[in-house]
Amino acid sequence: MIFEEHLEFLSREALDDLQLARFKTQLSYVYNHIDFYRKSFDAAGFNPCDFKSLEDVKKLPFTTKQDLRDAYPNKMFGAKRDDIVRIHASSGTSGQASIVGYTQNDLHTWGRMVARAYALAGLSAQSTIQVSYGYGLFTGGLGAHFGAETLGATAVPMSTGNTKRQIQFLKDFEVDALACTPSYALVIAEHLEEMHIDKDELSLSRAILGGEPYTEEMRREIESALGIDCYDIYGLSEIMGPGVACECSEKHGKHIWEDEFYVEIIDPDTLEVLPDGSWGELVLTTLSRECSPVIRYRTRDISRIIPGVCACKRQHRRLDKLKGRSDDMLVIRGVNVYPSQIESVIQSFEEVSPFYQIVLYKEGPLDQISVELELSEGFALDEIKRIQKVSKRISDALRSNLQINVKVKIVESRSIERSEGKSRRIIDLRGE
Ligand code: DLL
Repeated sequence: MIFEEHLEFLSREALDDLQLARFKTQLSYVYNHIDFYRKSFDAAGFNPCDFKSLEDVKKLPFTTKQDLRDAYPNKMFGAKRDDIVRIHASSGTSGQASIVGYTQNDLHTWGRMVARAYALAGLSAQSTIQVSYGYGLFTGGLGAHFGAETLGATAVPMSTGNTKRQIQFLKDFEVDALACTPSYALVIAEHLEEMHIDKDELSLSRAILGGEPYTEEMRREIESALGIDCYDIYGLSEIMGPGVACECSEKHGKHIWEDEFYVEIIDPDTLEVLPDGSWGELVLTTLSRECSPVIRYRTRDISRIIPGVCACKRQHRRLDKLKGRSDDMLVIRGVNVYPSQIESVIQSFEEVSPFYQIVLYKEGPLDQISVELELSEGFALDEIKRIQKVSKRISDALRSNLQINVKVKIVESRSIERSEGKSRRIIDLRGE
């Protein structure tokens, strides 16, 4: 099923024209409705009337996470109180939360974007989608939910937790698709085994997973544990929530819905816009948002635009797998490492389970890194020689792939914390 054929299959030229027209309207809207933008445009000597072509984007100032935090609770809202029908917040764990608001039109757009994502994953009005993202201020639950209803599918609003009941519902309601974080999909798979339910007893055929980075290796692990096909969905509350970009059946990057979002990749140091194909920080502009429009928002997510056109023929450009967030990059004795690179290496060892934790600590003045791993079911922890061998092979693989020395520690089965939402995989003890 294709949800919005006319918009999903626009030619590149038509998409560019639509973006330009919408960009102009969004700029005068924010200039006239939001003090922050009026001041920042004035300070940059920019007037919305000066915006003649998409090239002019470069003249616009960026918006940062700090700008949104400073606007707490509603100083960046562009809509009148009467027209605001919902608020959400970003899931940041530190500092002031940033709040985003939605008008009816904003919610409608959001529902359509997520519905497109589901349709891309092969779902339709006949599908039953279990939503196992948290419902609340986090955009995952309600975003995935409204998308399912917009598609005309049946939404099962489970939220997170009570995993046994989740599995019971998957079975009893013959659920076709699961929407949750990859971490929670792993937990569900683990419980399935514990409950002695074979994956073939479920009707589940797909999962639409997002909200946190995960590697291809992790995707395959989930696919084989649940016997399903997994699709990646990306989004962030500051821009809308889930559904900003999502995978089609080609699974070669996530299509960014360019009729609604303008995308750039910049060098985070020089702030120069980089050509397609280069890795850098993702910057997004909303093109039709009413309550919380954002112009050139620096997401801190590191990715690249995959050059060329997708085999599915959609012209909406594709975002590659995220390397991580710029603030997640680890610098271990001068070597830059993203947690996803570590995940990729350890997931290729079948002797260890997909749950892991990275610990950063100091030995004297030097930064050290260790990875805690559990053995897979079927590999006994009492065979010390074997454990030593596995640890050494993993540590050698990490050294040869990433040029860093990582201490590998095999821990008791089930001792690593399981997550129902976004995993906290890095424990930083260096400041303690
Ligand atoms: O996580 C929205 C969302 C919910 C997206 C459910 C997809 C599914 P925030 O809590 O604001 O919003 O967190 C946004 O999560 O900037 C990325 O760093 C990360 N993220 C989200 N989806 C992906 C993904 C939601 N598919 C932040 N791959 C973003 C990698 C992701 N990272």
